[in-house]
Amino acid sequence: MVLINRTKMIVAGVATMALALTACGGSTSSSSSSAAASTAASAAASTAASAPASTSGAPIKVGFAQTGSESGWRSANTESMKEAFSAANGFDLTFNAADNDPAAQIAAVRSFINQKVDAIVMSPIVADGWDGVLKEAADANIPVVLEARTVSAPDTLFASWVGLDFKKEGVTAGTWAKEQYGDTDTKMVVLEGTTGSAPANDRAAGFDEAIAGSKIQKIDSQTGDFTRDGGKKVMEGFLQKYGADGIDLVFAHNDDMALGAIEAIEAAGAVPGKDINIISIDAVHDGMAALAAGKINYIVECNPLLGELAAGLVKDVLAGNPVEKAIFVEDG
Ligand code: GYE
Repeated sequence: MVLINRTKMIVAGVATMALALTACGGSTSSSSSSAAASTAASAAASTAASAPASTSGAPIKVGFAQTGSESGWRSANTESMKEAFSAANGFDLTFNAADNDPAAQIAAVRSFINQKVDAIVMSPIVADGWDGVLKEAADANIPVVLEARTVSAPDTLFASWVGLDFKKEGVTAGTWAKEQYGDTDTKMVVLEGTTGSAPANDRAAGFDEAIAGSKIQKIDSQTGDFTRDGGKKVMEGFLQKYGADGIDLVFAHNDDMALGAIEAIEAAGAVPGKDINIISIDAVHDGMAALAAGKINYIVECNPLLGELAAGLVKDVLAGNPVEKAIFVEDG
């Protein structure tokens, strides 16, 4: 996908790391995470603060089509979105989680169009297949803001996108892998995210690019759908096929799949982080705990706190303010 007019929104690295960790930390995190998210939002070129809630003073009707609840990252993201699109902030939010089913997500967006919401926000499960319903939204004059995942449809069909640089996350993970393991023969298996999703596509591409020319050999790669269960099942299959001795390294496209892999590796009598090394992406609470325990060797952060930025974009778009097509939030 070609994103034009790329603007990189730089959030101070330390602040970003702190907010991601607090955000993923669970129940006590909401006040600190929203404060941190506000910091992030105020660093953006355009924010909600200046735009009126709506010209009539009525709440802004927003339909948010979330992927589902596949991961710890997603829980933190949903919390951030619900906080930002609150009644107190001038919104009337209809939330839909599609349980990782692309057809159900398209149906949810279509129902938002029928309900004549003021704006649609979505985190597209997969990148392809959106042209039709995005055209329907455009015909109905309902702006669409994408968050966290991108689509392959032309960027004239949506107002803006806010998210992370998934390719760069893959490159960061792959560069570390190459430095650590690239000089010796290393047999690697990959736990892919949801097939056809932007983060799975781009993380794979970035990682492969970074390890090119090293002695890391990808012996197998399968989707675990970004879930802990999926990661566990796929890893069990790999262990059966290659044996624990036949696998040196796991690259998991997110922490949840790495956590599932840890369970499978331990059940097979091997030591995760030692017999089989693990690299993942997200830095959710449980992932960081596994990193601290030495069961995961390296994690690349992926910031889930996109709510304030997404809400600011919606207000700007509805107020007719110019917005960037793509806003990249910096990972740590
Ligand atoms: O990394 C993964 C989640 O779209 C960036 O989706 C997000 C990814 C995240 O399920 O854990």
